[in-house]
This record gives sequence, C-alpha cells and structure tokens, in this order.
Amino acid sequence: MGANFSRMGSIGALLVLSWAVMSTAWAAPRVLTAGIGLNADTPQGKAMQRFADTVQAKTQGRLRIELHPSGQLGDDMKMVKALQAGQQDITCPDSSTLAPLVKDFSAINYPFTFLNTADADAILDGDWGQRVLAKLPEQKLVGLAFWENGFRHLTNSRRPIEHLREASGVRVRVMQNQMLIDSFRQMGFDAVPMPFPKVYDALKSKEVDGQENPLPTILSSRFYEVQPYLTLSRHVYSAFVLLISKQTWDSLPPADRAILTSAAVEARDEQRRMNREMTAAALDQLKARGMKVSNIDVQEAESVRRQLRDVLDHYNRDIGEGAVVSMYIDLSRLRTQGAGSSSAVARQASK
Ligand code: TK8
Repeated sequence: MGANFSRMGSIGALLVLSWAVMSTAWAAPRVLTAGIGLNADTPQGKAMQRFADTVQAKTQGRLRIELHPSGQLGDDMKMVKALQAGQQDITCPDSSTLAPLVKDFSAINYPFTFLNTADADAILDGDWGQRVLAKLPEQKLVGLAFWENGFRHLTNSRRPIEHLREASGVRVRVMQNQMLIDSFRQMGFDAVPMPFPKVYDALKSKEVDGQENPLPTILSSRFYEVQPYLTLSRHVYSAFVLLISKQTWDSLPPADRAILTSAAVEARDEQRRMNREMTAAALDQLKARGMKVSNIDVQEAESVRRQLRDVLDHYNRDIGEGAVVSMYIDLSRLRTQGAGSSSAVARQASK
C-alpha cells in the first residue's frame, strides 16, 4: 500500500512536470494588438514590424504583436483611449495627442523650437523626455520610447506660400492639440483640427485647403495627388511615442517588460535612421510627382516666434514654467556646446 502510494506520487509528479514542460513549449502565444495611423511602408510601420519581430524572437514566441497599420483601428486619440481602457495593447501616436493627459507634451511642438534632429534626440532621450514619459502611468499608459515623426511642412491647394504670414485665410487641417490650434490661428490660418485618417478626403473634397506633416507622410499618404503646393517650412518638430496599455504592462512578467523596453529602444534607432533617409529622398520624389516647392526665408522663424509670444507664454504657464524652462536650459547647453556634443548631453542628462 505504501509502495503503491509512493508510485502514484511519482506518477503524479511526472504528470505535473510534463505539463509544465509542455505548457512552456507549446502554450498559445499571447497576442498583443498594435495599431498605428500611418501605412506599413513608412518608417513608423517598418519599425513597428521590427519591434514585433524582436519581441517575438526574444520571448521565444510567448508574445506576438499583431500590427494594424493605416488607422485601421482608428485615429491616434481613439487608440490612446482604447489603451487606457485595456481594449488595445500598443500604439504610437504623435506626442501632441497626449497633451490633454500630460501637458508637458505640448512643449515638444512649440513652433521653431527644435532646429535639428540631434537637439530633439538629446532632449527626448535625455532627462527631460524621460521625466515626461514617467508621468504616463498615472494616465494608464506606459511610454516605451520616443520615435520620430519629423519636421512638419505645409502643403496646400490654393497657391504657392513663401511666407507663413502670407497664409492668412488658408484653411488648414491641424492636429487635435490646443497649443497647435492656437498657434496656427495666431499666424492667421483658418486652422481646423481633424483626426489624421480623415485628412486625405478632406483635402480632396476641398473641405480644407491644406495640411502640414513631415515629408515621408506627404509621400506615403499620397497628399501630393491633391496638394500642388509644398512649403518647406519645418515649422514644428513632431515626435511619436511608443505606448503600451498600463493594464497590459502590469500583466506581464518583469522579464518580458525588459524585452519590450529594449526592443522599443532598438527599433527607435532604426526608425529614426529610416525616417531621416526617407525624408532626404522624399523631396525629389514629391517634385517628380508634380509638387511645386517654396522655401520660406531664414527670417521667418524669428518673426513667427515673436508673433506667437503670447500664445507660448500662456502654454508655459499652463505646463508649468519650470518644466519648459528646463527644456530650454538643456537646449541652450546643447547649442553652446555645439551639435557634436548633443549625444554627450543626452547621456549625461539620462544619468
Ligand atoms: C498618424 C498621425 C500623423 C500626425 C498627424 O496617426 O496627425 O498629422 O502627424 O502622422 O500621428
């Protein structure tokens, strides 16, 4: 009886052991749903796929990220809300979308603040950007990394625009961010906030005259088909934030969280590289597709900043002067030290 009992015990142990082995080897993968606004052929789309592939490989297939590009799951704002509600796992909106949740995000889009990508990388990957991302968990979101949307340029179907001050009365779609709406109105535009997936049709039907986005988006979303005029204005730097739902995050073991974090940063570097390469190539392609290109003059940035002083002062107070000022201090340190030391400041700032 005693022998039988122990034999049964060891059979039981064997069963438990083989169940454990089988469940790690053959457990159905956990599928995480990811949605983005841009097409799969953009740097955002390609980097998301790379992020998904890395996560799947490093978790030995335990996590599979399923990508829905081109706004299939809705616009940025809708997807952010779905993440907060735990109904979607991952998205990568323009950071301006997050301003109603964490005010600081608006400062990234102050017109003519970032002058080059090295400055943007240093601020966003450094102390300032990491402090802002750290405010997201209170909003049921986890920010894994800043990716790049890029410098925004203006397109329209009315006439060539060589000065932003000449644009008065032009009806232009802007992102749904109050600081941007106020800034464009202050510049004289008839600014209409609208979710991105509606933009192509609104341009085509002439519901709006123009829009503004980085060159890779103007190309990939075929805005050139309905927008003959491109103004190389670089008026706003635009960042993406790779987000995961806090509910999803909390349900994952620490080892998988570490894999997601490192894959997000690795894909970020690749995404920025692809975005900069595509930006450099896009201008010729847009010209070849018939766009007429105007450059704004160098005085423009300064005069627009002066024109926007009241608007930006208002947002400085709203965000909290300290938060914005610390960004400017970091930026002016970068500028006095020269572009070459940007990454040194980022390293120092992220300590
Ligand atoms: C795509 C958006 C878009 C952004 C905009 O989902 O809305 O204009 O620049 O690229 O994030």
